[in-house]
Amino acid sequence: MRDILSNLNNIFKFMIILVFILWEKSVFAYYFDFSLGVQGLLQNIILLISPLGTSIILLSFGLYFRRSKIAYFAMTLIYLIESIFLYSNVLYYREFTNFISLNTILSSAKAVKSLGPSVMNSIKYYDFVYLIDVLFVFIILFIMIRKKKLQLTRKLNATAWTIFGVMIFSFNLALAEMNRPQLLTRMFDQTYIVKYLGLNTFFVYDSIKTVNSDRVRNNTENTSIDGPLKYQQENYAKPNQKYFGVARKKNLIIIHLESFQQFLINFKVNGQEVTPFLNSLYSDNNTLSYSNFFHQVGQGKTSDAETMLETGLFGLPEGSFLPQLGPSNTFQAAPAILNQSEGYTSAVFHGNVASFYSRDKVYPNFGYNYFFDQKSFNTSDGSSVGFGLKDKLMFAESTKYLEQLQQPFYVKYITLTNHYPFDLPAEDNDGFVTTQTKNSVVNNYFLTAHYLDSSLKEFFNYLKKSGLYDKSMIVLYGDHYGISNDKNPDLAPLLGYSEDQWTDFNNTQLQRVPFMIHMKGLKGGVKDTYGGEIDVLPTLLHLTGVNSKDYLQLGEDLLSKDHNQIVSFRNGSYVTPEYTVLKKGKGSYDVYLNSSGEKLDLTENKILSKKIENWGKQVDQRLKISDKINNQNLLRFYTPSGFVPVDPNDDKYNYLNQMDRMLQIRDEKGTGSTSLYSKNDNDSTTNFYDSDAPEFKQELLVPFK
Ligand code: GP9
Ligand code: MN
Repeated sequence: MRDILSNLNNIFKFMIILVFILWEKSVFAYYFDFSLGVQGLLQNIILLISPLGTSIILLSFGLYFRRSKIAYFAMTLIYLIESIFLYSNVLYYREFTNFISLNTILSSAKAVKSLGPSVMNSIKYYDFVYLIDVLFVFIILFIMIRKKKLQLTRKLNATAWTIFGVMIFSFNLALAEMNRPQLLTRMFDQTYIVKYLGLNTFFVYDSIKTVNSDRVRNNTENTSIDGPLKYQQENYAKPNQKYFGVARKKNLIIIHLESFQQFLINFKVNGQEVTPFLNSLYSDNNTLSYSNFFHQVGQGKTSDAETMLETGLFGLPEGSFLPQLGPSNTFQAAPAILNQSEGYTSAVFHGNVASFYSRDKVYPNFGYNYFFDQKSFNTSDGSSVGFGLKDKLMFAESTKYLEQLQQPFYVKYITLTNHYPFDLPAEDNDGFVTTQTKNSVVNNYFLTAHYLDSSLKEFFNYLKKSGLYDKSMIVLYGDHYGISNDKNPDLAPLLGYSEDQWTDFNNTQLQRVPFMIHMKGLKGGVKDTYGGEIDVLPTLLHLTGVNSKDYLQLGEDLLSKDHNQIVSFRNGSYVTPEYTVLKKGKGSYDVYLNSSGEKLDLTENKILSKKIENWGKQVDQRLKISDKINNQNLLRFYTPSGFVPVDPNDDKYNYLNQMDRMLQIRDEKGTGSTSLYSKNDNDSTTNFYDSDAPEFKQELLVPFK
């Protein structure tokens, strides 16, 4: 003991002990309490480094005090705050699978919930690991005070320590960006920021974002909504009477086809169709299929596609809308609109964790009643690939929840297996032989697309057998490209182009994704109307008999005679039925003729160049209005007539104990229950599900049937 104390005479040594304790506790929490999904050596190294930089920076602040007692106390206080912060996060995470943010602290409702009695239940026996050291530090401090041993040595100055901390932090950041490019710009998942940069950095980063967006909002007047509202009224495309309400009260099943591009439709590899099921659906008489439908996502990719689908507004010019503004913005989104106008119950099924893109925080704001993420499904070794559960397993097991939803329902399946780098375990391949290009990403893409197709076929079979098919409208769309522009030249030969012929025009044309609306009795056909993801929401609302007129949505019903065929991309480029127009700078464009791919020289053609410029202005205006609505959270100033704002804290949007909640509703409704289960004489329909997934065959998974 004497040895320890004599060593601690030196405040730097005291600081090192505190750094070590904080580091050891953080690492313990990162590995044992938080599911951060650390994989591989580099990620483990990054994780081990991540708590160090910020702890050193923070504790070094204590060294700036000249009086030794104050310096020791300041340092101990910082250490104490850090310890409380860490342990509070552990408790909060156990309850919410997420981290404490500035908003959590500020919004009293959540704070009360999180610090309430439920927290007591989350305390675990090994939690002494987080607390015991505090006692130890205080005893040391106490003894040192008694023995008057507190002294300040000034061998190294405080600044040097702070700089040292900053250096470690910078090294950490560099490693993180190396392993996960665009970590901070795209903001995939808050978990990623903790995993790569530690809890402190997450909190500071998240707080800066919150403060910034709050500042923009606070400087906004409620009249700012007038411009966008005027724009909406002027650009509103009225419904096509032939289609308005044809799907009234039908279940709406949305299938988000991850990374799925239109060129896959009817595409053959080695004489074999890659997606035979989707091909048959595409040309089915009961399917409205769109051959000129484009994705319109920016950096936010899936997040942007979801934003457009649910809110009718674009993603942001940079980053991902859902995690950035989704948790705090006001919405009049699809689930809430359909619920309030036609009594729909809503749910999302997805094989990734709930925190990704902050879906767990955004979906309540959209008005989603249920969110079945990874933890709602059985998993076994190998049942996940890439970001999460394999599609076949997700679709199959989802039926135990689906059959309990009150009808009509609005559900969204976000598929996952067809995601970069398109790894498919060998046992999931049914013998499909893919291409042999020099690019393995391209070759793999066909394998996972084929797998996705087969999982859809299984799901449709179930829908038919269970009877849901007759009562539903099924909508499928590709969210964005799977093969990025830099890899397109390797794909080119398969599409009949030579690598060196491939241009930006071709890249743009390849941004087509499928959009299909399928319903028994629907007057279908392959439509060549130009449109994109922004147009989906008004189209679907009109089909279900809800007029989109009063809603601030920036797309236009694809079936409307007033539909505008200029498809804007997030960067201000656009396509029309005749031209592909790529923005090169403010007011400057490269223009290609769609029919030939020829690049046009417009110096002599004043009329066309004026047109191009005007269309460009329209595109810019539309994007600007979207950004204004989103960044300034303008929908809080506008409530469409008859719409009741969503209260995300309502138990209707609480994703804990979802099965119990569904069963309770079923029991309460008694004979009035409209769930498939109730309609099936209170019997499960999951046994109608047939899947060739190896996990079910070999009974590697607990059966869901
Ligand atoms: C993650 C999934 C993929 O949950 O939706 O997102 P992406 O990488 O395509 O944006
Ligand atoms: Mn995606």
